[in-house]
Amino acid sequence: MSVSPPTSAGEITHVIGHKNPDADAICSAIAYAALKNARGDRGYVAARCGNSNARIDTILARFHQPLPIYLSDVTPRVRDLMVSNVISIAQDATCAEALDLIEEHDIRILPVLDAHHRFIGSVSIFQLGGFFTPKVREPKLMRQVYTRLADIARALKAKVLHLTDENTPEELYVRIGAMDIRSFGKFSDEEHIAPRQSVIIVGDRWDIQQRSIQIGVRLLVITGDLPVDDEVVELARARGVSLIVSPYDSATTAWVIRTATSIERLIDRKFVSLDADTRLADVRKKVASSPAQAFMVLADDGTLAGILTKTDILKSVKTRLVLVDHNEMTQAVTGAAEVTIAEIIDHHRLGSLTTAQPILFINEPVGSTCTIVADLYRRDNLTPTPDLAGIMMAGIISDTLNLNSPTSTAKDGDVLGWLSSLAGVDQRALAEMIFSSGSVILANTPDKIVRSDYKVYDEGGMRFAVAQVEELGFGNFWGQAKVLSSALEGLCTAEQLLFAGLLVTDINTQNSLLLVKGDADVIARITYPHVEKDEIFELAGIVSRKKQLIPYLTSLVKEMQADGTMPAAKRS
Ligand SMILES: [Mn+2]
Repeated sequence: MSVSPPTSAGEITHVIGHKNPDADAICSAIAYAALKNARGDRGYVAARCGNSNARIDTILARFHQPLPIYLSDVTPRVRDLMVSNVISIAQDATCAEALDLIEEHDIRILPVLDAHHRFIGSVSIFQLGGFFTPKVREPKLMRQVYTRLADIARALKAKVLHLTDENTPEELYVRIGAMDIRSFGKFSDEEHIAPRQSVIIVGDRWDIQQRSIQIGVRLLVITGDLPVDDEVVELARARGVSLIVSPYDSATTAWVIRTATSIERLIDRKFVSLDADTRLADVRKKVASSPAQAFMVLADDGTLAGILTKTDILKSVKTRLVLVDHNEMTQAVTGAAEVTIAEIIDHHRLGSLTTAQPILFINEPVGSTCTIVADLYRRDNLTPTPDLAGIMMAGIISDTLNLNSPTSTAKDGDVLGWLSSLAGVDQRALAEMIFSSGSVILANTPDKIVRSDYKVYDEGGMRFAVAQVEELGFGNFWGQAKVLSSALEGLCTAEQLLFAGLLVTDINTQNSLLLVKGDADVIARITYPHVEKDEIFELAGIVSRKKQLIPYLTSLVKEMQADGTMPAAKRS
């Protein structure tokens, strides 16, 4: 039976029931996630997309299960695709360090952070390439570096003989002292470069060394690890000229000094930032029209939460769901249509679901999803723990009104018996506990009651909803009928429904009342006996929304669509 594709390590698949969960939705999610784990499939976690209620709380407490985790929305967002362990660089780093990181991590763009880790801009391989490309028309620029002497010494792995004020960034011009002593010194006049801005690179040319110190250059670099006369060192100290020894030859030294340029002046401070919570669907438009290759995902405090490249956006999100107890997208967790549906285990009518990949889809016309899940345990020769057996019993009893609903089948009874022996729990006693676990009508506000176990159906573009509550007698309902009626009316408007109904089922007598608000033409077609005005109907022997009421309401809507009495205005 294990047809589902394996998930890679660390990935989570949520097993989740429908919105406004009932006991079966919660219990089947818990039991199916446990079955997956018992089979050795890792990472299956039970979830829910709605609030619990008194009945669910009673069941979970009885069988020691935590409430499944709450997922309000699985819509793919920037955070699902962004890279969050971003390689970044400090604002005061050198080009050499930036190039090192770019090469080591094979990346194109490096975010730059300030001392407080806030994002300020980025440097890219393109910008660095531009900086190091020789510009023969402006030789002066080719010799310019903006850096600290400490950075030069570090980049060269130089031997430091004397350094002054080495931590202040400054603009310097590099020159190799390869000319005759007679021409040396003229360069600063010709290019208007003051000696205090000059870096002279020279080998064992004692005369040039002396002269450089005399005119007061900023930094003298002796190449090739050559020894330096004590006299030169003393003179440099006396004149405040910094003096270091590079292990490289002159040409290499000049290059390395240039890479010691601070990235500060290369930082591109124009960037497109994104919020991690933004829906990917909304970001795609923004990204497609932007020339930027990468987008910075910033936290509220300005720190970098992640980076999203144009390539990342083409990937698909890793969110995977197993839907239990429903298959219609109108009833699924928000965003479900945009993520991977890995499997569906259900016992309801088929909606209009399409998937990109073939999936495991089990749909069996039995009374409860828990019946299907328990049967899967049995087929795999796996024994659920007593608590899990109890959880599945509760789902079956709740959905089939303890096997009294017309939706219940021989298989439900058979499976329930098997589970009862495993759990060591008496079916009748459990049913009593479940059905007396608090009246939904007494425990909630009218708005909550009409939304507590409510499902939206889409019939040829017509949306309608039916909520169901199970009560011991109709007394609580009659006490609230008026306010429930206006709550239903509010629901119709808020959710733009053709009509909305509340099915109140008396578990004792196995009869229901239906309160309906919405389109008058639809309500006029309902053939069940009226109890009050045109909005409360008596549905003797009707206890199943799914098997009895929905097919009836669906046929009413279809009838009106066929005979043209459905006004065009309602076809929103
Ligand atoms: Mn169910």
